[in-house]
Amino acid sequence: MTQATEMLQVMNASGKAKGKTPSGLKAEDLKAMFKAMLETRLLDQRGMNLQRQGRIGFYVPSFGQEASQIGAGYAMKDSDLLFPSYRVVSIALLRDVDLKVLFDQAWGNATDLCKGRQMPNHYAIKDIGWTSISSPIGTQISHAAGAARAMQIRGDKSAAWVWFGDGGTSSNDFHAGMNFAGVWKAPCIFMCENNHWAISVPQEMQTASQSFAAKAIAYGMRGVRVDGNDVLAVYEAAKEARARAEKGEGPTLIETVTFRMGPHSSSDDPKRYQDPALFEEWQKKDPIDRFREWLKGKRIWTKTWEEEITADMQARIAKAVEAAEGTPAPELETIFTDVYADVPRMLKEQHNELIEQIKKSGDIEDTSEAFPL
Ligand SMILES: Cc1ncc(C[n+]2csc(CCOP(=O)(O)OP(=O)(O)O)c2C)c(N)n1
Ligand SMILES: [Mg+2]
Repeated sequence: MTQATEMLQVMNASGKAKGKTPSGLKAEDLKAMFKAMLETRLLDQRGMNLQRQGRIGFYVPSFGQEASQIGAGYAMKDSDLLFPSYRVVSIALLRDVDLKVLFDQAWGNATDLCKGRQMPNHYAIKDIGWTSISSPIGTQISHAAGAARAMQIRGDKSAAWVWFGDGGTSSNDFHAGMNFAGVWKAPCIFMCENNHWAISVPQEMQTASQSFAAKAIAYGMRGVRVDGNDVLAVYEAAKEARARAEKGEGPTLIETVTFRMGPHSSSDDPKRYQDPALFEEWQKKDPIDRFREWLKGKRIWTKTWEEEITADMQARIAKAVEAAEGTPAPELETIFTDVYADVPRMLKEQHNELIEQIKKSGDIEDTSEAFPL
């Protein structure tokens, strides 16, 4: 079971070729992967800035994890269902999400798909096969295993992809989901992003196992450990896992070894618990810099091309931000909708009471400061 402990790599730490380029990838694919990684970085930078400017309440960046995510995203098929964590917005970009959908959610405005009811960054985007993100760590793991089993029963050739962190492997749902998918050989791909931290808890405090991938052995499934800052290695591992799922060979657990190069969220300050030397060490392995070097070696990258992608993405972000920020909050009455087909008497009474109160006071008390994120 060496794959579960050794680390698969296609490029070395400075972006020079180490293994073979995964077969089937053309220059356009390599460029699309780089573009998606860069766009993710730009989106995250803007999301964090908006939070620092006090314009949105909360943001979760994925700095440093772009290769770990895009490599796998590129191996997905359109009909595959996604069970994301709060840190993989890159996959939504890969599925051509409308940026306004993301910013509407950040503002929780009237056009937000969830009408401002979800925690920021916890998107639910049915059109792109993106199931709702839940805050309790790991719950999406058992959801994905169940969905994969349903796909198997229906005989459709799709797969379920679930994303979680090193910390997520300590959840009950990790055991339930892995066990269930292992028993049924369900077409589920378990993406464990080992970014070294679960907020302030380091990975060595998370498990006594030799690796996170090694946990697959106990569930009778394949476990693969891959350099998560090497987009091509991640793609290789994910492509193989996807092919196995389709052939009925069962689930795969992929551990991508990467590093969280930013705070856990906009509410966190890693300087309080992280040795700066560790950050500096990983900064040298920045997945975008590494892939750029590799593309340069293949004569695929140019400075002008990167500048064009940057300018285009920044303009698209600016447009979406302006539209989302300018959209009013959801109508107050929406707090009574979407739960019951026939609204019960008690709720109707509460609704009428609220309307009366607003009429009397002209407004309602602002309690938004009562829940700092
Ligand atoms: C059941 C549960 N326990 C604790 C938390 C608080 N919490 C939020 S994120 C997080 C860390 C998760 O770390 P990891 O799974 O490694 O993912 P990462 O944030 O590193 O991507 C914790 C403990 C939670 N949301 N749910
Ligand atoms: Mg983590």
